[in-house]
Amino acid sequence: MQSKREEYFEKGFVTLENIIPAEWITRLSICSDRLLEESRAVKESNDAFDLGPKHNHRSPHVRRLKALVDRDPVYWEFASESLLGDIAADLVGPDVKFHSSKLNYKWPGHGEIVKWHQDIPAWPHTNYSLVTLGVYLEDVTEIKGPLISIPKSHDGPLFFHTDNNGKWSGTIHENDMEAVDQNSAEKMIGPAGSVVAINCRTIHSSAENLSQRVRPVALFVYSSADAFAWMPQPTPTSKTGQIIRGSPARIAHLDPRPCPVPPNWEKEGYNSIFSAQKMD
Ligand SMILES: O=C(O)CCC(=O)C(=O)O
Repeated sequence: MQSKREEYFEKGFVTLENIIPAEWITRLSICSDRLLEESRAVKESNDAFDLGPKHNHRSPHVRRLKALVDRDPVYWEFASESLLGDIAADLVGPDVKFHSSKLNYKWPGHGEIVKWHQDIPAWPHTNYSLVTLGVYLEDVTEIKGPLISIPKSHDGPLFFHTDNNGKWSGTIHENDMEAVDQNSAEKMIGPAGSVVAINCRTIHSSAENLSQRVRPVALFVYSSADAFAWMPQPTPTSKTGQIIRGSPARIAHLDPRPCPVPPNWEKEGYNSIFSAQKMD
């Protein structure tokens, strides 16, 4: 595990293949299958579901299950008590604070892609310890919409995620991406039970799912306990801010590197990266 830790800090991301026990993957998948069933009765995106344009009761097209830990206690048990929390502690700990969670789907034939972005400009904190742990609930191959990350981009600048009119776009402008070495990008593939860890500054995206099977990825975000949000958060949950390992911080850690200011999500509302990036 030490070599994987070093890889994370060196590159800004790491894949931990087949690390979550199959029993957990089964429990998580049972919950998400139940939620997909429930989505059949839902007509518009709401606090629980981000729905794609073709969603209907016969053929659910859920792009995202929001605030996962509030949908079923099993998700919170997983986020707070399982090996996942230990992985977070290895990367941001020993004192670990829970931030948020969601589950992203990519459906065959629907063409969802996630464009190049960094996570922290949407939810800035006093430091950059935040890590997203993505848990692959099914095998993710090269053609199944894997996460793709750019090595060492966490050591580079943070970019505005706005369009030509200054409106939030959830993506790095293509002019800014010209300066980024996109050829070095790595696909993060792995069997069900793999975890991808991506630092909040790392530039990442994900490709279209060209396979015949759905690609569900459950994403959990953690920070060191001494990181504090300085703007309203886009995707708060009832558990946001809870310490899942170690103790609360008595001193905040302030990283001097600058960070763009996002919209005030409390006033403007937030649906998901898919709608921000205009996948509607
Ligand atoms: O689901 C994906 O493939 C990408 C997830 C992601 O990068 C995000 O939600 O910020």
